[in-house]
Amino acid sequence: MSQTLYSIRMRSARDGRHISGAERLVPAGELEGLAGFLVRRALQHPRGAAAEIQLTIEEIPPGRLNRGHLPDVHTLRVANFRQGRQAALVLLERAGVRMQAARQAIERLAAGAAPDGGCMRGAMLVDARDGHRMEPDPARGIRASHMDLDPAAEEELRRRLAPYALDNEHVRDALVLAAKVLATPGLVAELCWSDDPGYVTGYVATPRDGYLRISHLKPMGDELGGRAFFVRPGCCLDAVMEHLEKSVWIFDRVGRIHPPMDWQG
Ligand code: PML
Repeated sequence: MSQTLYSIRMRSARDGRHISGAERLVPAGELEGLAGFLVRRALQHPRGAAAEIQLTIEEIPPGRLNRGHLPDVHTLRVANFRQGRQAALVLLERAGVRMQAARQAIERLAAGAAPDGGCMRGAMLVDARDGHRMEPDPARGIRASHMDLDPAAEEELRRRLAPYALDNEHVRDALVLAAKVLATPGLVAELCWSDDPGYVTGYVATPRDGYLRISHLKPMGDELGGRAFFVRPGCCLDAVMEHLEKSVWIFDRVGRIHPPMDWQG
């Protein structure tokens, strides 16, 4: 991909409450069609149609572009969300997050991590050792952005996900976001589950094990969800935030997609 790329980002809200967000990196010729698609997506969100929709379009100088690969995907089947959260604890601890820090992050996401008890607009930034939150604004959080798939990699990803019925926007978008998180120096793991009340699967992503989907991380109907990025203690917070929010990444290689397996504890 040698032509100039543009970052296009959509955020939607109602009554000041975040509803949805999406973004892509595309050449100029695709901006118009994509803008329409993102607006439709904001208007048709399961949490209700947006009342405010913000579109931001920004040219990306070629020198800002980084290239990387997607993590391998594993799917762990659990019996219910309680077992799923237990599995998340084990996986986070294996990645170097202290048990207490992992437990606190799960409890915060489950209770609504924003100060008003709702969902944050971005992610919590959590110290992997003592669990304290480091994002400057606990309602906004940190937004991993400016990342996308190369068109050939997107095609390949869709082809590899399809046999497992995983070729949907939740999985593709989350995988690209997790890839950027895993490319961020100083981050040891990510935990996420959706705020979409009908989507109960979440994941833990770690540099060693990749993208570990957990079939249930919340009860069906629950509108609370979000993300926690776990940071290695003592690393430079400004550099972590700058990398997550501003560095530009195109992922041009796809990892392995493993068949689902039961969580063994
Ligand atoms: C989201 O859509 O808000 C997050 C989805 C996380 C899980 C995606 C998956 O099924 O792998």
